[in-house]
Amino acid sequence: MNTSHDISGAPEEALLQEFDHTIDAGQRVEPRDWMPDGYRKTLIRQIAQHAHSEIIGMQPEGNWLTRAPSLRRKAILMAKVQDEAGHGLYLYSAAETLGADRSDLTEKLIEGKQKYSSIFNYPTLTYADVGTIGWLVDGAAICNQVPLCRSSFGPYARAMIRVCKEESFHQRQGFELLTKMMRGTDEQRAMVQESVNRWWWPALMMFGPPDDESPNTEQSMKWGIKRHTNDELRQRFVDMSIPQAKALGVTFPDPDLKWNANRKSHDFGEPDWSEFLAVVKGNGTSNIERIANRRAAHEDGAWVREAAMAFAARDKKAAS
Ligand code: FAQ
Repeated sequence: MNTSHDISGAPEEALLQEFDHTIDAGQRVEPRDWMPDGYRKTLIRQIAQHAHSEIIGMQPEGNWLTRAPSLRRKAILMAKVQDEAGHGLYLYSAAETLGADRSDLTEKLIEGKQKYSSIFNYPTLTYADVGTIGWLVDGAAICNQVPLCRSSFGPYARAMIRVCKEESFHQRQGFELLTKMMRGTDEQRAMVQESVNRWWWPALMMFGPPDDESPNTEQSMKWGIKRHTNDELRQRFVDMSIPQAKALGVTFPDPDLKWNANRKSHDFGEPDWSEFLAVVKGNGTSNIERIANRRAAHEDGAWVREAAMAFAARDKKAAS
């Protein structure tokens, strides 16, 4: 084992033991604590991807802000999209506590060097998609993120607590919108079903590749960054969504979906993993548009960043 010293003077072996002890005891690692390089890198990768997803994730629903069917729907949608921006900001702040630089992360996103969730590369074709995203996409996000409230890295876990509370509101507003539409006309019901058909499989893909093709899960579980595997959470999501679909009066586009009494869970079909890989590699329907919009927003906002920096510098000078 490497016995080099860190700046605190303690041998690395002792520091690693203390870190392992913190993880094994289920305690939190905080930004000033020593941590292995791999732990720091994995967290920066996951938190940055998560932050990028929240920010890019504003676009599919933002697409409908100007065409919301009523003032009430517009106010709700506006609040939700703004919440997603807030989530992105908490997450970039959590990444900064690990030494990451926020402008560098943004640069990596718009240069295509860091990922964001595959789900946001699908287009929103009807207003029912706003409801379906709330119900299924926020639903999947909650399923994945509630266990992250117990993640071993303090700032990430604490950010997740607030994020999950807000995501729960998002999920309910989506379900409420779809419930209203399902009580409407035949045309509205058909619109909801068509939307659910398009979003079901991409929602299952949000949980990541199957466990035997997930290079990061094993180590992330050992470090307590992730608390469940991708497949465990996908199964949980399927089981929780089926009664909700029944209550709503919609079906999922999967002929293999059925209750398995032995496993006390639902069996379900295999998502199209070749589609997932294509979307993650940048070849989904909306990848180019999403990044182009993000790049344009970043460039258009340059003067705001410059003004804020100049203002802060002037303030600092006046105070000294
Ligand atoms: N899309 O080894 P694993 C939201 C990548 S927030 C794209 O299994 P890991 C709120 C993965 O990064 C949604 N890439 O990786 C909202 C890795 O890439 P790398 C975002 C994916 O990290 C709602 C490679 O594949 N949520 O929705 C995806 O252990 C509505 C191998 O995968 C989070 O980020 C994917 N779906 O597990 C906002 C939650 N899946 O870097 C607006 C936190 C995997 O090795 C509107 N993140 N990849 O090249 C996590 O829990 C984990 O990072 C997983 C992936 C589970 C996503």
